[in-house]
Amino acid sequence: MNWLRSIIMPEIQGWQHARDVDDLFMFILYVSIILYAIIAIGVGYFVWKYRRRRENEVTPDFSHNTMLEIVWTVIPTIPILVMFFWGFSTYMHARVAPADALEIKVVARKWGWDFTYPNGMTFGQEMHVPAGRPVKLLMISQDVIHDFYVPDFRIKQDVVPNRYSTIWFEAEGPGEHVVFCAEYCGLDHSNMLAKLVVDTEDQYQQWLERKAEEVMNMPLPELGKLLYVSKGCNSCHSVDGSRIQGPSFLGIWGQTHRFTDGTSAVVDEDYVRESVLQPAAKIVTGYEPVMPSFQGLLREREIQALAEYIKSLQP
Ligand code: HEC
Ligand SMILES: [Cu+2]
Repeated sequence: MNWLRSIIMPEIQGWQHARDVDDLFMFILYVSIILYAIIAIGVGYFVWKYRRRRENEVTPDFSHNTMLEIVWTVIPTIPILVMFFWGFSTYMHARVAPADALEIKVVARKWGWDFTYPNGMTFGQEMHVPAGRPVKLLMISQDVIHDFYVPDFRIKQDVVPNRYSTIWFEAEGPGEHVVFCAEYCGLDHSNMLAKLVVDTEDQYQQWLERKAEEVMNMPLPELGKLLYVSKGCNSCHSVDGSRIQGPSFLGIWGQTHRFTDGTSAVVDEDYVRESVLQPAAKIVTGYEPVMPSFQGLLREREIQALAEYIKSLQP
């Protein structure tokens, strides 16, 4: 009956778990079809057999049949118990990652995914993993509820704010897969996609090195743009002039800003550096002192990059 499977489910390119999920799905489908057929045929047969043939016809008065009742209770219970134990063990398998899994941190936000690798680096909307190695995702949302969904792997897990959730998989071979957000999370929900690239172990290591090198050699404004997103400045600072929690970065370079203590300063490299390392030192008038310090979280080159990026934002 593989033709039925090929109609209703996309081809699996994932891993054993995906096949288990499909097998269970097909088992439930077949059991449902068989039960439906027995009931539908039975109904049809009895409607025909006990149709009214004569005026004033009276049917025999049965109250029950113990044997029949035991049979129709016990027999359907068996496949249902199979469904439960099979489903439970498949579910547990997907929940509990092996202890030696490669851990990738995932941050979901409106509307994208950030993937942080064991070397501490984050490189944007493409996730790379090695084939043949369990990969565990430690996920959290920066804003609303999202849902990490890879149809090819048959895995799906809510990603919520204030609490970590995890999911794991082990891709069998190299290939490309799509990550969707499966929780309606606002305007650009349908564009909240990422590419999941499965490499061989060697390709994966090379990709990590090449990306790390790219970041090291990236022009400063570009690196700044990357950090603006990956370090979360974008959740409080816009680049289009609109006010979020903090002032927009658009066109502030070279301006004189006033602070709550009555002093003022020109927005330049020193000011940006101080804002990032000691945000409480100067509070822009009209704003709350809510910015966290990035002391120890940004390298000198990265601070320069952020300053260059802000400098590049002219209306
Ligand atoms: C939790 C919100 C929040 C985050 C995250 C945040 N900031 Fe801020 N930032 C603020 C607020 C609010 C102000 C205004 C009050 C103040 O001066 O502290 C501000 C002020 C600034 C200023 C001065 C702006 C001006 O108009 O004078 C700079 C520069 C700045 N932030 C840079 C950054 C950078 C770079 C990052 C990311 C590495 C970042 N901020 C992350 C909230 C945030
Ligand atoms: Cu989402």
